[in-house]
Amino acid sequence: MYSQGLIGADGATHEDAAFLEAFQARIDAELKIEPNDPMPAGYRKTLVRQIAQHAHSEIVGMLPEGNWITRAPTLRRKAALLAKVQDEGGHGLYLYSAAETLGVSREELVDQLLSGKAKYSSIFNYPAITWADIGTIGWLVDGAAIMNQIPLCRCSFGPYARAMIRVCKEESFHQRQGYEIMLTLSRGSEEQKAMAQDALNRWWWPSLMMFGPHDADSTHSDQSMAWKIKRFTNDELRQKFIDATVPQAEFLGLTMPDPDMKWNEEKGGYDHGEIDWDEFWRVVKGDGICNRDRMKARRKAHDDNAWVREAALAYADKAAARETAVAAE
Ligand code: FAQ
Repeated sequence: MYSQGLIGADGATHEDAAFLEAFQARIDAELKIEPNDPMPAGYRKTLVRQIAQHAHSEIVGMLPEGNWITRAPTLRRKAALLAKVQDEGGHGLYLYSAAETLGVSREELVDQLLSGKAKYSSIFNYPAITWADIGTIGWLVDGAAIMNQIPLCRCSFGPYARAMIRVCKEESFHQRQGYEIMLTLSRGSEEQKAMAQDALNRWWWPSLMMFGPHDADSTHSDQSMAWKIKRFTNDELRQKFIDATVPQAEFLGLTMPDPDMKWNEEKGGYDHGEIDWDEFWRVVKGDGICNRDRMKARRKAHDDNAWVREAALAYADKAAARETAVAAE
């Protein structure tokens, strides 16, 4: 693919004031930055970091739900869940491709994940214990992902923005299938309602953490906003998510696990209790309930499937040799 030619390209720029001003002027004029355009090293680095973390999140994010494919309660539920998990794998692949256009290889990015150097979203370090967790992941986790990703469709970097358009359409289907599971459970037996409430209780706070630290503690937000990589801050998106989700919980007849949650007429949004940031950083640093299992599963998949990569490379070599031989005839 066209990005392959860019891998390893140094993309070095002479970053004097005139260059940086001209770059910012392009951003401010809402022009898209494309892979071959000159860009500040910091812009490239920020994008590689964010897009790679996003790709890793999609791939690791297949694990909590993948665990339920064989245990889905009906054939219809199984088919929808299987398709959803496959979509997540596809999102990871679009995102790795978008990152490759910035001059890094997929191998390098995957190595960073497997060696523990690269982050992935904190949310995927929580276990999916019951079927209601699968509904809640679709409703809340995909719901939060969409809230964060819709603005990324307007990201200044063309390949990331374009990848996000399709991803968001698919995430929107995922959110609905999750909400529909929750609706079924919350209209079901007392046990099913209790299971739905229990899943909401466990996933609510981790879902709020997906948006990242408070703006005051966010390392990258200011620069990413100036470069129009991010269009809203972490707290702004978290607030939008809460305001959209509380009425959905009410419709389900479920209670938000936050005694401090209340409507604030003046700000036109909900006030909420404080997030446990110690828990957030613990999970981000590798000490959540499932961090070790998730990485173990990813490393095993990588090792078990080494033969597929080797076979694809051997086939590509043979095909290239055949082409050269035919050309020489
Ligand atoms: N988990 O300065 P900021 C999905 C790190 S996809 C772990 O605010 P930034 C689909 C952050 O990297 C979910 N680490 O960072 C799906 C940074 O560390 P660094 C993933 C986190 O980048 C659904 C440090 O904290 N979505 O769910 C987290 O400006 C269902 C300081 O933070 C994306 O990746 C966290 N939650 O803002 C799949 C979307 N939050 O790199 C399966 C794209 C922050 O300096 C099933 N990413 N950190 O070492 C973004 O929008 C941004 O990167 C943020 C963070 C908003 C996540």
